[in-house]
Amino acid sequence: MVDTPHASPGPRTPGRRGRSSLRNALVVGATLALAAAGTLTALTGTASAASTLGAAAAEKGRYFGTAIAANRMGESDYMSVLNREFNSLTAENEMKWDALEPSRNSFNFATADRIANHARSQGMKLRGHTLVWHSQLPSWVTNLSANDLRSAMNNHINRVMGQYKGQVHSWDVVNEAFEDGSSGARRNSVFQQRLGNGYIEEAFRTARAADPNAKLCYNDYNTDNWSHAKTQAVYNMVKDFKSRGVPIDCVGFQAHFNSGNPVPSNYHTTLQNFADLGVDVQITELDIAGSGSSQAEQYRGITQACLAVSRCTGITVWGVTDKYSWRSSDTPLLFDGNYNKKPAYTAVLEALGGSGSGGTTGGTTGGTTGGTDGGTTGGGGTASCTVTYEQTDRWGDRFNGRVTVRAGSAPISNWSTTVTVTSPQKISATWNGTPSWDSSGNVMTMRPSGNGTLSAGSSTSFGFTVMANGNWTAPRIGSCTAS
Ligand code: 9MR
Repeated sequence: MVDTPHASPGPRTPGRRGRSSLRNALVVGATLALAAAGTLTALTGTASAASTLGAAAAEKGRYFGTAIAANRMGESDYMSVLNREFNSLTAENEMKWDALEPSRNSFNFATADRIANHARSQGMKLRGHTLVWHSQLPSWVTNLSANDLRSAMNNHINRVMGQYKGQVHSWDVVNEAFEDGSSGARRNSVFQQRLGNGYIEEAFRTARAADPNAKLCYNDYNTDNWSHAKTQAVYNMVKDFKSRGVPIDCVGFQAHFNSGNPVPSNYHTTLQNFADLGVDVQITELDIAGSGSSQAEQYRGITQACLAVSRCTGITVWGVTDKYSWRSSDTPLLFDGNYNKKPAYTAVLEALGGSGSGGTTGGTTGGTTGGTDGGTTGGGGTASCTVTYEQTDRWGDRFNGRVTVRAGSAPISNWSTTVTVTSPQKISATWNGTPSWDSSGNVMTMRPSGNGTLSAGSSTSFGFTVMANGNWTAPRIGSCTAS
């Protein structure tokens, strides 16, 4: 399968953020020097690991964000952790309907603007949360007739998206529109009651016109377990939207976990199945009740699941510190009430390839689909795998490629494939794999970094940067060998 070409928002342009881009530039520079000396095999050992969540995620072509509360912006500890660790912000409450349009057609953007301006000043991305939601909805909305509600909804979308046009990378256009439990029904909100099923579609169409460059997401909770009715209901809606050309670009998985709603073992399957519909997936409000290593391992699993899905473009945790969490007594976040890093923090950073584990460089996000000679090779028994290639980024002197390795109908424990570039091209960086090189330096054999196990049908990706040196030919990807 080749991912649909898609211009994902991603922290992908060198120079976008000061510290990490400078470090990336140094790493690329160092690896180029090695390449010139013919010692490219040392490549992955040359990069120092990223030491913050945002930098580590950026090296994986993702963002790592947090919800922010405007009334905490005066607290220096809060702001220093926020600025150090995160590269995407979501307003926890300040962009909701009741905050922005407390009375009809009277908009108050001042507080939300402070958050948007902070994101811009720090070179951070901004997620928009949320346009159409049954909660935190002012009472004037709930009293409208059907026609008035329709025009109020569209007006709200237009005004709010207009205010942040060009700043918000992804908007939660509709939030929590399905019931919990086994019914799979639409939530019986005022929008549903007055406007019927069509309101969701109408909201997305209005949103597309209001800011054609923003990613349009449907966002919900309890949609993590693939076998749950609510997950299936949302999936069917997205599938229907894609088949009819209703504009939707992404699905947000809030990911509020606790003992009653634990991280499901099929989480990766859920993300991949949605991604396979041709939408990005984002983890939008992550928090996990608990403490210590149990909490840490669940955070690690979520992070790994996102990294294993090439269209999982970023993770947002729902707050900086346990102290200000919406469910503080569950201590669900990465920093404790004194802003100390918790084991969960370390687990996420490690899973992202940050300090404590091997360093990588580069970034991947959607882009041009490239060629592959792909193929399938059995490695014994029924083990098999396929490879697909896409170019994910291009700059004036280089491009990034991503190869997705997918197991066939049987589980595999190891895989390898080759990437051949055309001289004078040089591969200057790789991530998510263990490369080795032929004597020319043009043929890279890539094997898993660490455990190469893939369950039947599941996939993993590795990436690389090719210095074009004037030649923009797509690399040739060899067949995939599995065992
Ligand atoms: O974290 C938010 C909390 O401060 C508000 O009081 C609450 C009101 O509904 O909303 C919380 O955020 C919610 C988010 O907007 C949508 N998904 C569930 C979140 C947690 O309740």
